[in-house]
Amino acid sequence: MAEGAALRAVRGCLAAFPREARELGCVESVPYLDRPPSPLEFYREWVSPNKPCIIRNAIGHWPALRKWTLAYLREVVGHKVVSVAVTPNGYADAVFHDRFVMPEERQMPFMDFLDIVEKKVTSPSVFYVQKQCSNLTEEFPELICDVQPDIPWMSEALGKKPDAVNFWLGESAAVTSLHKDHYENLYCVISGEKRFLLHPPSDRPFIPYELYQAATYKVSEDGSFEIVDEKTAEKVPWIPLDPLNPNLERYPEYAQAKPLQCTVKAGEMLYLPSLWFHHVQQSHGCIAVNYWYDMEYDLKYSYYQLLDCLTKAMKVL
Ligand SMILES: O=C(O)CCC(=O)C(=O)O
Repeated sequence: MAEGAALRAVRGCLAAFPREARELGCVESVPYLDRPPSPLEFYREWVSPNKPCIIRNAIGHWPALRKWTLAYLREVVGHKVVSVAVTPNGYADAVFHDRFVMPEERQMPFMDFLDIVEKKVTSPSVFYVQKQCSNLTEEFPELICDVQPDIPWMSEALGKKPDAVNFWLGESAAVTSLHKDHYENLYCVISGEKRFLLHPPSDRPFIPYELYQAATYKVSEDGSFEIVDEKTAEKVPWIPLDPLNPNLERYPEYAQAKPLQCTVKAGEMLYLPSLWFHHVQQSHGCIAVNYWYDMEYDLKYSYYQLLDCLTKAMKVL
């Protein structure tokens, strides 16, 4: 086969792959389970096939569900200095113009942050407690006893403990841009709600990535935001597209991708499988805790890497 014909064949396979994968396993909406599964059932029905679901009645016994009001958090951890992501537009870790821009990570008393969430103090910036890297255990250890250090049936299903347990609390303007990671993610909403827009890993051929100079927001003396380049950092591959308002002229392939959308309410837990693309919004003052279990770097991972490499190669040819 001539080289041109071979390339066309590969391009055709990549364009057909997302639909074929969807026909095999994907659903129109995220299914609900009305009780926590057994470890074997969870592994067999959800982790192994890499399918999301929302689990009800899995965290109803957590004291956090009745205790964690903003007033309670103020009383227990209000005096602590914690890390808060501050941005001008609500987008931490996202593409802005020709940069991948990270938030200013401000150290501030948690009660000052709560003043902003409760609108006792106004600020033109957007604030989000979203440090990840196990900020629940690292920065809010007083709260762990109101949830659990791990999810026992998940730890048993995977044969490991979570790498990180994260605490999330922020303003409604705080949005997490479309991205994917290598965690089996159990996302538990304690109060308010989170809205997820999801794409399976098989949609990769339709999802644009570009390489960006890394930069960080810095608030200047007059309160305006500067964007300061991280000179030594390597370029960051990130998704420039806003799935809520996609620029289809620039990224026409995305028109063929089919997002799944779901809302996770207080008391519910989303299983967000590894390598799924996700974009996240929230109600104002929503409180959530999630558990990141590292994925198995198995054949599924290798197949995804192959899909990723082929998609990138076709873009440059
Ligand atoms: O809740 C959020 O804003 C983002 C969560 C997320 O992206 C993650 O856990 O990987």
